[in-house]
Amino acid sequence: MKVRITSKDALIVVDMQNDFMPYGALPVKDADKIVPIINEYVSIFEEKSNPVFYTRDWHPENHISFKGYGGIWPSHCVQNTEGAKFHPDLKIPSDNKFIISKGTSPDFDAYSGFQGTVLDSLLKERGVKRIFVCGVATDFCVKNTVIGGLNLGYQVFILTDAIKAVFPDKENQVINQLLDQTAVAITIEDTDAG
Ligand code: VGL
Ligand code: ZN
Repeated sequence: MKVRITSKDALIVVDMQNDFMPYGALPVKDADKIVPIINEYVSIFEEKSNPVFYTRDWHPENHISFKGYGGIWPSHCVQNTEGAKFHPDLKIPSDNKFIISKGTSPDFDAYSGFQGTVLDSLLKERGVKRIFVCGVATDFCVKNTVIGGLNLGYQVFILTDAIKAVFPDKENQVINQLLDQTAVAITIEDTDAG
């Protein structure tokens, strides 16, 4: 299947931060291996002056999702730390890019890039109808961002060559669940940058 990227398309890169890399505080296996593929997608969107949105987990140090504060996760992506920075090789265009911070207050968590953020209004302002989602983790923030997008009426493409899961054994199950909800799976070979 070939998908031609048009002016109503946006790329959403989910949580490609140091703490989710194999060397980070909440490691996602092989998360660093998808950086070059994500960079290829970024180039396609940048080339056409389409917007690229980068979500980031941006937690206070007493965040509710952390062990010791009621949550299940090790402390990760604490605001203004090295772990919260994007992977150093991640391509970030100078124009038409937006950083979306989520999970920013102590008492709320957000697995979806749409939850408690301006992502939907920025997309709507730009007339975006289709979103292309990549990043980590397939089973948490990617999954919930895809579902959030579907619920808000976007057509959603999952870039299956550019996602990684916290629990890789269950990754296919998660992807199939999203496909059941009308998301569409594609890889870089399917994109027609034309
Ligand atoms: C995520 C666990 C905790 C994610 C964020 O980005 O998928 N997972 N916080
Ligand atoms: Zn988090």
